[in-house]
Amino acid sequence: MIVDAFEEVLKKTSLIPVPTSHPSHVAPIPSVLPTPIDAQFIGDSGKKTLWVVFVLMLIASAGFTALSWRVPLSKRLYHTITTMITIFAALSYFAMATGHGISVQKITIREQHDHVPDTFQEVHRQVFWARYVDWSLTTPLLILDLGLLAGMSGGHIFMAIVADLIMVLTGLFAALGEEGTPQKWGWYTIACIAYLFVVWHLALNGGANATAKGPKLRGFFVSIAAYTLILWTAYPIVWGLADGSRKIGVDGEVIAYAVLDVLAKGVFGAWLLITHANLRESDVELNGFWANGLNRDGAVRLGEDDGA
Ligand code: RET
Repeated sequence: MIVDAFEEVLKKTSLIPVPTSHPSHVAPIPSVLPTPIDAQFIGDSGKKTLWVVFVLMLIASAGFTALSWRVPLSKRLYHTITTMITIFAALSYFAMATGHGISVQKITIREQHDHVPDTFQEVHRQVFWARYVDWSLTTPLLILDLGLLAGMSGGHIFMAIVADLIMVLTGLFAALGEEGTPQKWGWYTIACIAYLFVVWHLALNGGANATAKGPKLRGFFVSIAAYTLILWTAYPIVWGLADGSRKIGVDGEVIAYAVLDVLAKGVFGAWLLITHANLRESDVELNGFWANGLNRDGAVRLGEDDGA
């Protein structure tokens, strides 16, 4: 009886594959293992950095506003543009510090092996898309600052801004793009080409116009444009190391962009506004539009310039 039952069990279980030890040249088959997830999320130092930059951008905005009160409305164009830049940055840093404007990119990486089936590695990495919203507003304003300073034509400033918007938007598509297809690096290449257009407009056209405004203005434009060029060029490099190839973690990415943002917005703005105060050639009044509007014929003049 017991023997019969035993034989019955043996018959049934003989079809179930029982794990046995593998010959030494064949590795265990990894594809049956659950895919491991490499979660790349922000840590404490990244979160602190976001809050610190939020506060720094607020302080910069207040400082630039205070500087603008020292000059009449007609001379506040750079102040207004530059304050907008740090206000937008403060908003985007507040969003990211509180967990907004972030999505998680899921990437499956196929690892090929010689004798066994391919294995897969899942990576979940945070993408801070709030940055791209920030950049799509602030980089055109930075270009406007530089274009006005150099005395560039409206047409050239407009083209540089359009190229810049293409750069930021295609950069966002790259960050959210799929890997293993031409999508991600294709968008990145398009963004880099758009960036070259921005540099080309500002360097060639901006440089030529600045020269026409005299040696003092040219000297300042060349310095601040070179400073901008170096900082801006660091952004696609950080992108390549962070979202691109994930060689640096999320905290490293947040800190790198934080340093660049403070230099490219805060320090840039302070330098521009302080120098502008002592450089008459940099004045832009847009034929009175900034203080008085387009057509003031017959209108009651209400403005602090008139003491009203
Ligand atoms: C991306 C990725 C795609 C390729 C390129 C990029 C360039 C970004 C730049 C950003 C500048 C931001 C600034 C922000 C605020 O101050 C979008 C990273 C070329 C140049 C100056």
